[in-house]
Amino acid sequence: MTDRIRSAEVIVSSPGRNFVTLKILTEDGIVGWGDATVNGRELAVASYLRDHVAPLLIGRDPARIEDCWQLLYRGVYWRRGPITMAAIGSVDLALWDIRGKTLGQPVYNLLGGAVRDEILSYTHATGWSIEELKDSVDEVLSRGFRAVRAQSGVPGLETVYGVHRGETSYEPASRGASPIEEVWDSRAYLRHAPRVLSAIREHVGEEIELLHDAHHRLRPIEAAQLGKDLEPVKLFWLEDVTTAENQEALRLVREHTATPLALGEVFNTIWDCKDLITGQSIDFIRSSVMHAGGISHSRRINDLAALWQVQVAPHGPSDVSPITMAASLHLDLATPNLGIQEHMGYPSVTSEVFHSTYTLADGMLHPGDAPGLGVEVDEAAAARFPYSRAYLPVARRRDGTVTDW
Ligand code: KDG
Ligand code: MG
Repeated sequence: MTDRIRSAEVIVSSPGRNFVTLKILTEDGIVGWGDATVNGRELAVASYLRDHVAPLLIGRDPARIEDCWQLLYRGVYWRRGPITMAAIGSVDLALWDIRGKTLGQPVYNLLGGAVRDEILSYTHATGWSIEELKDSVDEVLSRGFRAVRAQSGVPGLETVYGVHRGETSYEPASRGASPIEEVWDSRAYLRHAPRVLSAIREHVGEEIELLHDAHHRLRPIEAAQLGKDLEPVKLFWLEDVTTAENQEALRLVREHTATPLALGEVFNTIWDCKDLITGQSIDFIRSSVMHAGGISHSRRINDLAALWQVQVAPHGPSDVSPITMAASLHLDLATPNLGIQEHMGYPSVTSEVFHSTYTLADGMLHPGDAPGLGVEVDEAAAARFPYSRAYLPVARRRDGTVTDW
């Protein structure tokens, strides 16, 4: 007999940072887990799920994953946007989890099976000074990673997003009633970043892959200058070098530099990246599997990218939960045009709530062979970590104008 969805519940918890988790339970007693975390906007997506999505799911066949996606996307008239698409993505992840558990298969086997044995990953190194950054890079390499994102401070600035003084990792959002405000100076950054990355290249030699994230801060011509200045460093990629609302901007950058470009961690549908991919303005597409509507929609992005020799490199920060990380790994394993997977890592307390079976050894990831996605959630533990408000920072130029960061 056809199984049916009995309930859909939303759990907001904060084991180390805030996460929004969706639990779908079927009449046959199968539980599927989804992640709907949107950093700094957790309660908005929780409400969208509880008030508008969960009631639509009850009584549906959980095996009809694509139909459910179409219903939640096309059926509501309002299109796209981070809150809507994260909510749809979480339902999609939970339904793939249920499908795998019903069939006794890891999700990657339902996506055509593995096309590789393991998944190349990178993680973050940060240091305020070049010397501190070298130490942080060494620490990452000592864990076996062969690809590392390197971020440093900027002389004359007090703080820089993504870099904490004296720490080797950072948490993107900070707790509090309102966002922290930082001062940003693109000219100072443009003078300093090539010095930093050249020093790191010299330090690690030519075989280690170096990545750098500009967090959308630069104007197109500044982005082009940076790409050009960094050419001798031979980066694996330069990420989010300018904002992507105006996608013509990326063509300008592209015309001036052969440094590979990665973009798209804030994208949530194929429509956000279609022109960048078909125009070959980027080399890596970075949307997170959950923020881009789940496995069902992300695999369409991946296939479009394959036609244009763009590689897939999913966003994997600490602000998507281990459920999204696992879903990403299942899709990565079955995606021929995968470039690399980001694995920022989690505070150790996160594993008290999310019990994952995916593995990371010597910088290589594997989703594991447990049926479904391979992540279970301890609800009693989640209740011990209540939500507490947290925001990404805001950046202002020296004259006080709010700017991109
Ligand atoms: O929520 C924002 C973070 O996920 C983002 O700033 C991290 O840029 C990031 C990255 O590349 O992981
Ligand atoms: Mg980024």
